[in-house]
Amino acid sequence: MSDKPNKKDEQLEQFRVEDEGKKLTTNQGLKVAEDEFSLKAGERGPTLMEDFHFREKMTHFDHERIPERIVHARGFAAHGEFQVYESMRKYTKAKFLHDPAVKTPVFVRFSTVAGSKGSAETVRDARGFATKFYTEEGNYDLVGNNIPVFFIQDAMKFPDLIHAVKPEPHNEMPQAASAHDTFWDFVANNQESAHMVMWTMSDRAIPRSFRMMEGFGVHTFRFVNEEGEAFFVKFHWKPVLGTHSLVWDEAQKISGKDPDFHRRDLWEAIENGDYPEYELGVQIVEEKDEFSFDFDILDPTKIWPEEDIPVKIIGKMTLNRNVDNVFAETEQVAFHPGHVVPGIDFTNDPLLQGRLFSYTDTQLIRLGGPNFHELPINRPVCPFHNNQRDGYGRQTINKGQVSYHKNSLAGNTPAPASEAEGGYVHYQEKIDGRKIRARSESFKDHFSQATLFWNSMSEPEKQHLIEAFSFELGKVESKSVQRQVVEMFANVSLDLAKGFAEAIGVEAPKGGGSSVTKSSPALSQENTIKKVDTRKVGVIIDDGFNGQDVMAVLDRLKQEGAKPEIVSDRLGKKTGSDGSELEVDHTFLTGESVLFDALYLVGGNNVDRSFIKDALYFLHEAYDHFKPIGATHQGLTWVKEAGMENSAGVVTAEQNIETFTTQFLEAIAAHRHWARQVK
Ligand code: HDD
Repeated sequence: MSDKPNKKDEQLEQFRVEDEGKKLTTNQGLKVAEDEFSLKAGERGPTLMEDFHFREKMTHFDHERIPERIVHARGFAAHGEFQVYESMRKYTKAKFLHDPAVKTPVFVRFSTVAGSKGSAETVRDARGFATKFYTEEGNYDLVGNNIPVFFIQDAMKFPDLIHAVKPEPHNEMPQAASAHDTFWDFVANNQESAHMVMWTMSDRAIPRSFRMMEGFGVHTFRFVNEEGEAFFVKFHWKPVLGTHSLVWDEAQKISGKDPDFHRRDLWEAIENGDYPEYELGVQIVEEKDEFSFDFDILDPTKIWPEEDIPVKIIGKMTLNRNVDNVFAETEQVAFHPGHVVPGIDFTNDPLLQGRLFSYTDTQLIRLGGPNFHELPINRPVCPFHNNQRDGYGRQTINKGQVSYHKNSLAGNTPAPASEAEGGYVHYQEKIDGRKIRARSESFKDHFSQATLFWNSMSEPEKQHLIEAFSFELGKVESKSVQRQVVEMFANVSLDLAKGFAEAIGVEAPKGGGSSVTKSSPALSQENTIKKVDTRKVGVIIDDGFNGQDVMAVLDRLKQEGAKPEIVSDRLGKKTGSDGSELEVDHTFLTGESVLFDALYLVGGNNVDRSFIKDALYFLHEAYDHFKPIGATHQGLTWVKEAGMENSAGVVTAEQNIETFTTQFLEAIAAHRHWARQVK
């Protein structure tokens, strides 16, 4: 928990309630004498209508649920702060981007998109990355995803997209998965989705952690400075730990072993003081260059390649406090891309324009009326005054006779602020056009950047893409849909389309192929930051382990930021040859190799067969998931017997424990070892 409260924290503090140690009361504050038995006419008689306590308790319970979000229902959030590195005044008048000394409180909610509120977290899906900045000029929401493009170009198609990806209506299957007929039918018949589908079939869609994924504002927004000059801008969040992913088999197993994997990871990191950090980056294009690119900068299915338009890093966000109550904060937070501050404005991206309607509309049903801005998590930290009144759940007590503008009785207040006083003035873009339902010609290239993405992938990443398509389309029942998708992705890459066509038993595409040869190295996760920090290492150990060596390894791992956790056949203590003791964190029943980033096999001096069987299961699974494996002492013999000792990312120590530890740390930082051949 962050020790220094910020303005948002102080505001929330007024609403926090400590129930522990208090007397039980009704909502009216009446102390109750009994809370187990309803009031009855006789001990064996019927419950009485006058039992106000029973009625209140039951009525509240009956109304505890609200509709889950139509998309992004499964989410988890944390509080933090944002600080800009240098003033961005040249580009924007947004005050929270001016002063490096100012810390702006933030609340960030991460989410999956398709699954319902109780679904597993490691499913293949885009992730939401929504940030609410509580600035002195009002709330600014950057409602993004971990993928920089979107499936569709016009918000008009959003209900169709979501109907297609959600469980099919006739049998409500499958949950939290795009591997079904209607999604792929939508894809094949709405080919603007090609680029985003490449991302959702890539490793990006199975992140290792919310702490290890990028975030993107997706749309092109506008910065407007004090002189009224505007710039096109795209927003990026870059995780300080780098961008890392799971492998698909592992992700599916985690869905069963720990459906809360991502929230647990975030929660624990914050509780441990390993605060997740993300740098904010911007790509800026001057107005005069609006038409200088071979794509339309308003098209949300396009990225701005970082090599062409560099990402300028302008600040850092640190998440340093878990919520106190998930419903009150995470569930009731209401984001909206239309929550902007002076200096940040919209463009005519037709997807963004539609979003500007949808978000308030959805809160009205979800949060039950127009006063959701008054919920503690949604309140700005600056004052808010207007003539809006009444509605369900109104909390402010607006005094006075007047609730209209213009007026004379209250001196015509609350009064609009001039631009100099901080009043929001929309950027005066000149628009000249006819009313028309159409797609711009400049939005019609659906495949070039999908190919750019493919070209930018490393060989293992390409292989994962082929496997992802093979899995997803392998679950599709309609041969026709499968064939349509193969034909569609032949436009992206013949290698890709042929690769999965074969796996799903569809004839290889005859035509197709792409002439795009460009690539963008920034898109490959091979080129991301690689660090040991917070990596979980499962240490398989039994009584009689070599205390001196093992303690030295564990100390060093901890010093370098790794998190070793002891796995053994039972909970309690395990004692080393020199009397050193280790507390067991997980048994073979409760801990699984899929829940660790790396494995350190040690064993003991009198290990039984069932222990060996369990240890080998861990070893083989971690190996098949390309994870770093370190082995010393008895662990070494297990690795040798499995024929793994010379494989990539398998580090063994015959003698020198220090060299072993150094090499093991390097292997952990590398995250996965793709050169390893699965036997
Ligand atoms: Fe959306 C929620 C991100 C397109 C309509 N969206 C929602 C959330 C995120 C995004 C992160 C969850 C916020 C939270 O944690 O509470 N959405 C995106 C991105 C998009 C996008 C990055 C494309 C660039 N969304 C989009 C369109 C529409 C919507 C085109 C409709 C026209 N989105 C919604 C919504 C949700 C939502 C129905 C559901 C719950 C909510 O708003 O508060 O209004």
